[in-house]
Formats: sequence, C-alpha cells, structure tokens
Amino acid sequence: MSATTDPLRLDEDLQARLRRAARAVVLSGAGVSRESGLDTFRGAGGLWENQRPEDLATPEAFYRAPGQVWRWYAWRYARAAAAAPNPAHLALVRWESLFPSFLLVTQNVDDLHQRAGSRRLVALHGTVAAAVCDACGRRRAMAEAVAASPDEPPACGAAGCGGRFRPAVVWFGENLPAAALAQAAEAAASCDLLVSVGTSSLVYPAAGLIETALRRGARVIEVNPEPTPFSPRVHLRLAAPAGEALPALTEAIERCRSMPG
Ligand code: BV8
Ligand code: ZN
Repeated sequence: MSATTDPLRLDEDLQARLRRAARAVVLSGAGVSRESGLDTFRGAGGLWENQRPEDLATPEAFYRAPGQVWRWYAWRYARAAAAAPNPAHLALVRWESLFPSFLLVTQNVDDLHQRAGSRRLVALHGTVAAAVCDACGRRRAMAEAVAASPDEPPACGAAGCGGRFRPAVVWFGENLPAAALAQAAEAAASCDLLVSVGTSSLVYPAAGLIETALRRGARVIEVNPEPTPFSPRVHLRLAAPAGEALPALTEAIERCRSMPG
C-alpha cells in the first residue's frame, strides 16, 4: 500500500458524504485495465505499425486502410480476451451492492468489467469482442469474424447485403449510442458521488460526465497516478494505481457506511 492509499484518511465531510451517498456513478477508462496487462490508449506502447491509436480509431482510417485497422482490432481483441479482470474491476462489482443506486460508465472496449461480473454497466464506446456490419448492422463475435478472416474485414454475407464487418466500437467522429449516453448523462446529473478512475479525461462526451457531476454538487473522487484536466476541481485525488486505490476506497466506503448516523 503506498502512502496515498494507506488506510484512506478521508476528511469528515467526505466520510459523511460516503456514508449518506445514495446514488454513485463510476466513470472508468483504460487505466483500470493497466494492471490486467493491457496498454492504455494514449500511454507508452500504444503505437501500432507506427500509427497513433487516435489516427486508427476513425472511420476514415478504416476506409483508407481496412486491413490495417482490422488487424489492429484483431490484435486488441486477442490481448483483451487473454487478459483477466484485476482487483480494480472486482472492487467495482462489489460497489453495485454498496449503494442503493449505482452505475458504472465505462469508456473501455475490452469487456473486462463485463467479465468481472459488473451488471449495472453502460459501455459508451462499444466492445472489441463483437463485429458489426457497416451496412445492415448484423453482429457477430469478433473471435468468429477474425477466425474467418484474420487480415481483412470479412464481407457481411447476409442475403442482398454488400456490407462488411467492422469492430463494434465507437470511432472518433462517430456518435455514441444514444441510449447509453442518455443513461450515463442522467446518472451523472442525479448522482451524489462520482468516482473517475483510470481515464485521462480528454475524450468527450464521456469526460463531460465529470463536469455534469461537479455542476450537480456531487462529491467527485479521481483515481489516477497522473493528473488530469479535472484534478484541480475534484474533492479527493488518489494518485495511485486503480488496482490498489479501489480496494482501499472500498474499505473506506464500507467503514463509513457501517458507522451510525
Ligand atoms: C463524438 C473506442 C459527436 C475505439 C474511443 C473533431 C472532429 C470530430 C470529433 C471531435 C473533434 N474534436 C473533438 C472531438 C470529439 C472527440 C474527442 O473527444 N476527441 C478528443 C481526443 C479531443 N470525440 C468523439 O469523436 C466522440 N464522438 O463526439 O460524436 C461528433 C460527431 C461528428 C463530429 C463531431 C462530433 C467519440 C469518442 C469515442 C472514440 N472512441 N474508443 C477504440 O478504443 O479503439 S475513445 C478512446 O479514448 C479509448 O477507447 C478510451 O475509451 C478513450 C479515453 O481514453 P482513456 O480511457 O482515458 O485512456 P487514456 O490512455 O487516454 O488514459 C489512461 C489513463 O489511465 C491515463 O490518465 C493514465 O495516467 C491512467 N493510468 C495508467 N495506469 C493506471 C492509470 N490509472 C489507474 N491505474 C493505473 N494502473
Ligand atoms: Zn450486412
């Protein structure tokens, strides 16, 4: 346990807030999967064939170089499928029963929250575990689509459809699934606690959920070894890895919520 997370010393106000928190929201990013061995989106090691992720995760890249983008997602899917949820993912499953109302909003596409057992979950940016036809919307498991066609996006194959499969993720410049975004925005607008964990808080509209919670007067906790644009405004910053900080925070929340009053 680092100094930052030795039994967490929370100030009185935050302890009271954690004790009374009825509606909690967690916004998670790629940093949560770091301790499962997956590179973050912008961190070191993220390059692929000397291309930056932001340049590959776009419709333009897919239509310009479909094979390269397809192979990048096949590689990311294989790494995600080989990874296991870590203590950070497991702590967030526990939080579902710690608060009367809880929602985990993830930007991650690695499916590790789902595999850890999170149920109260909204995935804003889709999943690398599925492929979807870019014409008719037909879905199939990424494992199957990659097995059928490891190097190029496979044709859809549905009668009369000339489309081809693409990863079922939201690319830059694409709208997020409306229902998922609406559910996340409503939760952030009505929460009394928001914990942002493992995200650089640079990508919108996801990062805007932190702003919404701050404007709402919710208590906001940030878990990230590095500062983010929201660091100066949050009520508590835990500059520690999620796999260490979230279990410590779980203990603190359970301690606060077992106190009378
Ligand atoms: C949209 C899926 C409406 C794909 C992703 C110009 C033109 C078009 C759009 C824009 C534009 N300018 C701005 C925009 C909006 C744009 C945007 O926000 N751009 C940013 C970069 C400025 N957003 C969009 O395009 C969104 N759509 O706005 O639609 C629209 C439509 C048309 C025109 C205009 C607007 C769509 C955004 C979704 C993009 N898809 N992912 C894929 O994954 O391949 S987002 C991508 O970034 C990742 O998937 C991830 O989900 C997301 C956020 O990244 P993070 O999770 O935060 O990861 P990152 O590596 O950045 O940070 C990791 C953090 O972890 C670090 O801070 C690190 O310190 C920390 N960390 C490291 N180790 C640990 C740790 N933390 C804890 N523990 C550890 N051990
Ligand atoms: Zn199709």
